[in-house]
Amino acid sequence: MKTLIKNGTVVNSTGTATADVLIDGDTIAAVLAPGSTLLGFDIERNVDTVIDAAGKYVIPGGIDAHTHMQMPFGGTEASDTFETGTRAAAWGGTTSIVDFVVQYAGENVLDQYAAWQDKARGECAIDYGFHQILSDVQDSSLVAMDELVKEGVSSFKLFMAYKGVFLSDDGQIVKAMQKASSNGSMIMMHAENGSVIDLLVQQAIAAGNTSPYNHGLTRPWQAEEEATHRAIMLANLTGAPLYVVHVSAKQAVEQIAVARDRGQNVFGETCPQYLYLSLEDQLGAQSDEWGSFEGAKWVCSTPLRSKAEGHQHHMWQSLRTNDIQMVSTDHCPFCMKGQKDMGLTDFSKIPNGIGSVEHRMDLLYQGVVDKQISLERWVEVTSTTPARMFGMYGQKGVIQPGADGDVVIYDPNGHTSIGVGKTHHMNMDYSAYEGFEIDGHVDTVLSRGKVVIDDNQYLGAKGDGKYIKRGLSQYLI
Ligand code: DUC
Ligand code: ZN
Ligand code: ZN
Ligand code: ZN
Repeated sequence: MKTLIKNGTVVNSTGTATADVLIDGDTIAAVLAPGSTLLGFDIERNVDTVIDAAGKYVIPGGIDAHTHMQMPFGGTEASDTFETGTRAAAWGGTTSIVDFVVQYAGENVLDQYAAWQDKARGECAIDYGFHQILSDVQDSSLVAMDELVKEGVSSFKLFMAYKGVFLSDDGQIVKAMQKASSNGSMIMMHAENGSVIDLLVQQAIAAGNTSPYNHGLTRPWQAEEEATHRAIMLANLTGAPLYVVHVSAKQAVEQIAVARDRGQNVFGETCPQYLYLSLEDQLGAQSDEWGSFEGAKWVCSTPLRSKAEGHQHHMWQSLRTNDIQMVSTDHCPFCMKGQKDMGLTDFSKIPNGIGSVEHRMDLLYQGVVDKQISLERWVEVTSTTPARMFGMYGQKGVIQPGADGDVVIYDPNGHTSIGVGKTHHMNMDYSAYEGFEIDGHVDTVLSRGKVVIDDNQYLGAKGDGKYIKRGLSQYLI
């Protein structure tokens, strides 16, 4: 199967040019000046499909490096399966995800890895890789880290919060970091001071402050800044590279920036919710159906931050200046009915998470329209950097010969209205971005050369997606 995407504006992180893209089978075969011939050979007459992308952007497929499909968490399970979540991702122009294998306390890491491979195999619409969550840094977990790197799992997430579920103490963190430092893998950190948060939550509940808004108040920026700083120091001590996930506080960004300035391998990820949503939005949320419990829709950790304090503004700025390197969703969807409503009388029982795997490319493109980031930076933070950060670059994250045929044709003259049911395919009974209007539209999506989204139709199938055996981060020497 050969496909020619002609006359489009090809956007890579390094630049933009009008070009034709020839895809042969799974891979990009050539990027050519429009109308080129190959040794006198008329390409257009020798391919199976021609797609005219005039007036549209041709970009490398989005890579969402932080998702939690069907993750058991918060007394329930994230509502998207690998099937529904990856299909929704495809609809939104994301052609690869990196999800998380979870080890809870007492579990064996390699058993969990096998279990997660079983969950995803044959289910995914797009390609998928795995990070490994470590909640129990025992000797066998350290041995498993070496095994997993060979399997293409080259990044390990640790938590400084969620005591009794995920939390590792500083000694355990140092042990895992020492291993990462020796085997070249990346440490990912959920950086919030869990014991401070647990105390504030208890005090809030005891004082009768039970509404969803209190979730944010009990996870203050100081808890994020402190943990980010501590994680950076422990990484400095051990020589481990550190990737701080879901950064939402401007003070945490500053910690990352300072570490980077002194030459430490520290990287930061933010998410669309911290670029677009705020604690004030959550406080003001009201609906006929839920009253002020409406705010539960936006309960996630790290929490939404105060717009008045300038976090949102700072997060866009940090994306521009590269104090923050990339954007993932932390897609962890729950329905209001039957899941979020477990916390109707106690915010601490609301499962933490927002789903947006389908909207990341659009939401970040709106940042281009709003002149927050450039067109090339859009591609960089949503595709190229995730590929490099997690050892997939060359195969993913770029439109060039030899790369996988993961291509999105994006229409800057199109329009996307985000709302329940209307436009979303995630298994959620609400949208965190309901009412958002995007001045652009995902037109066509190719996953390894196969058209999976075309003209508002899904043409893919479950099982199209293959496991991505990742290498070590390409940001490290
Ligand atoms: N934060 C969330 O919002 N959900 C899953 C876990 C996490 O760290
Ligand atoms: Zn986290
Ligand atoms: Zn997460
Ligand atoms: Zn509009």
